[in-house]
Amino acid sequence: MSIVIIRQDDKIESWKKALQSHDATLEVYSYLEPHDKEKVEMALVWKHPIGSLKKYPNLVYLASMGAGVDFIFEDPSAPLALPITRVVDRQLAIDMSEHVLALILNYLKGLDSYKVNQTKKIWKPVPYKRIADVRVGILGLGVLGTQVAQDLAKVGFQVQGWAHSHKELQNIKSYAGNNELNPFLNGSDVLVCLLPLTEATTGILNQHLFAQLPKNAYLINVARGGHLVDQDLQDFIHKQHISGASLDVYHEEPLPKDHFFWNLDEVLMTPHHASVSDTNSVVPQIVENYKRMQAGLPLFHLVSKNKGY
Ligand code: OXD
Repeated sequence: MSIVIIRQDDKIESWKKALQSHDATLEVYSYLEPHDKEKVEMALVWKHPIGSLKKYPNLVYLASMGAGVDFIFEDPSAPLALPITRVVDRQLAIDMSEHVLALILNYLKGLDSYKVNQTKKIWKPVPYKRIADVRVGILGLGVLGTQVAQDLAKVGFQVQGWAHSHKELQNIKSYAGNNELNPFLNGSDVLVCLLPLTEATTGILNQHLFAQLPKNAYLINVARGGHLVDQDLQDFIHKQHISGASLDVYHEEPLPKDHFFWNLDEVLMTPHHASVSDTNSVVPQIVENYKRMQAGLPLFHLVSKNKGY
């Protein structure tokens, strides 16, 4: 019985090492090295090559190495009948929260514009906003969204959240369902997208949604590129309805060099790095689930196939 790690970046070896130092008895392989595919029971995946899971006939369990699982559902040959788990990790949530806080403060205090002015030796104070005056809307109140919402409320922002169903969170105004989406948007000076990417949320950040935001609203997308209609964002920035955006995720990653976002001054881009699974923090839950799978026990952090997250 063994585990295969399938991902296309340079992190396979560090994951393998972390798994084996947590439990030296584990048989773990990179999908790129020689191994007996019939013996593999668990695939640990992050944006695996489409079709690669078909090579493992005896898989019994699929685990995402991140919080998201959309890439698994995008592979038409993925064995979706198997149990699928995702990462739910306090450190991942804290990292996301710190990233969003940094972006919002950067925006409120106009720091980006000072950096640009510095390169041109321009001395030009710009008006700034205060935390207490800013209403932040969190689109998606899952594990990450809840952490972000609670931390922003603690710092003094007026925070509201939108989700499928109402959530009882201290100091956070809750909105739910399609009927309450517009009132939620109307009161969001800064909108943070932390939704899972599903059929229902693909393209949700579009012109209709932007039109409901207050004039000069600011957008932060740290969820998935598929949530955003890129052209609609550019249009709303050009007509000065949206004052700017911070984006960490894109339809295609790395973002192609000819994409217009690269040249849009109002957009601050980060390379899908807001919050990254830390092997030390995440490996224990992965090993625990592997052992539970072997013992026939229910797994933690199971994904709902109906909901797609
Ligand atoms: C994740 C991510 O889903 O990094 O964990 O996007």
